[in-house]
Amino acid sequence: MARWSVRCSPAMLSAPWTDGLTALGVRSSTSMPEVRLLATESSSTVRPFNEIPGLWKNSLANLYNFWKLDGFRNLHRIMVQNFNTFGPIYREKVGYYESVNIINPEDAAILFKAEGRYPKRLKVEPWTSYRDYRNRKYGVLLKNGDDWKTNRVILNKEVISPKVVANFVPLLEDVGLDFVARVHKKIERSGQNKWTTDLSHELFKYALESVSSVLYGERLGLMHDYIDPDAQHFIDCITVMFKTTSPMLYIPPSLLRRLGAKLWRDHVAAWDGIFNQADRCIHNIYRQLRLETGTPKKYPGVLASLLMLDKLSIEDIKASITELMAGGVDTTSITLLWTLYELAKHPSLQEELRAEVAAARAESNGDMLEMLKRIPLVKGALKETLRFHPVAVSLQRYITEDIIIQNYHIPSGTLVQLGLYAMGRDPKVFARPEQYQPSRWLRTENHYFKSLGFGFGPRQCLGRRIAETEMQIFLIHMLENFKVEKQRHVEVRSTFELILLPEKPIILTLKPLQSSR
Ligand code: HC9
Repeated sequence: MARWSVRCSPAMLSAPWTDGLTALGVRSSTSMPEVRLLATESSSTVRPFNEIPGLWKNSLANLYNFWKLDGFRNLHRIMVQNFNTFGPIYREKVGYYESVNIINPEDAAILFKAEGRYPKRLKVEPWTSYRDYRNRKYGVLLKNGDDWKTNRVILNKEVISPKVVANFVPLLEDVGLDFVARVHKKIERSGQNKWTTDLSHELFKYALESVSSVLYGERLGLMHDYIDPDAQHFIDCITVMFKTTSPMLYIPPSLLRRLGAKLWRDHVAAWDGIFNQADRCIHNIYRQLRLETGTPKKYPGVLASLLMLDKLSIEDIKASITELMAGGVDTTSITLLWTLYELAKHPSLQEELRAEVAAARAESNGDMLEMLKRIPLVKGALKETLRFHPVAVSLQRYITEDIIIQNYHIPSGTLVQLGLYAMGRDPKVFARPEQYQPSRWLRTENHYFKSLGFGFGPRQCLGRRIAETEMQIFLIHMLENFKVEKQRHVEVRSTFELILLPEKPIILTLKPLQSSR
């Protein structure tokens, strides 16, 4: 076969994938001639763009089919179906949006290698439309080009670099301890020595409390019985915002706006609620900072750090802080819910993880930062959750150079999507994909371009380190305190509401460890 792949050294294979990126980035300029040569060598067999299989000729018929299949909620399953029908690459045009879809990790490597200096993903039109409509700035999630790069580089230092992540740990540990105390109280009050519930509401609060404490260096107080109604409203708005986004991926928001459609009005009201709450939090910190003099004794949070650094405009800072706050609630809480659900299904795995946490605690004298270095299986569990239940159904880039994937020529400028959900469930990529096996992330197996839950490269999720640390700390505390159980025989599938969510409530039972033996 004339197919070529990005060549990589063994060092790149064994390095964590972020390092793999650096290696790839550094190499890209030098390795390009080699790639071109390979492509020309096989040019006689390279097939043209127009021969890529798929339904891309009648976009309106496709939109209709999509709607009939309830595609707005089944996008992930439709993608799996398309890969089954057409193979590892297909073209598609639904409504006004056209793309090439791929599924293999090796092809993902080729895609990301062609993302260019200013990686660009699919534009979430309803989100930019809202900001245009209300005259608000785009944060780093929605920016592109040079403006994106400048903001992103500065934000990286305050949000994702290992040095600052150490500052987040004590803040997040406090929230974790409060969560555990709250669950103990609920168990006590039940009078049954256990608590059976749909944990999602508690997890939303945990996630918002966590991300806020990191951003603002202050607690919102969501681990109490009485919580600020504004905070609850913020949480509800995020859910509505995501839910109203997905249909507007296919129906232009500008049209809905002119029609005065309810969908658009609900979307605007949801973002208004999100921005108002974020503005309140931001102004509060901003005011405090102006009253204070000198350098703070303890870590003041991401927002205050950015304000003191004085490298971005206040409006730019506000826009990105709001995105981090809104992006950090449903994403992490749902991932934790899926993880608890899987642990409930696998009691022996739960014990294994518990043993790892106990050993890590003993070895690190309870120092959380040290503990986090000694829990590879817990980290594997989170990767495994994101493999089987990813937040994002796909990763996309507009490629900035011509590439060849599966022996098809794809011209520069094309929107190429990696089907992340489909890849995670493909038996050719993951052996026995239906089995939840955190240990698959430990083995010296090849993980090359397989762990992509937070995206890849310079455009990967900015909140990644906050999310990972927050989730790891949560699992440590939960495993140390409770046993998780579930009712027998309830399978829960995903539904697409821009992010993938459980289609129905997941009911879990938490029992205190000592008496559950
Ligand atoms: C949804 O076909 C499916 O934390 C579309 C393509 C697409 C584009 C952008 C993706 C989106 C999908 C899923 C949700 C993502 C989004 C980019 C950022 C967002 C991954 C795959 C995260 C959940 C962010 C949201 C932050 C926001 C609330 C400020």
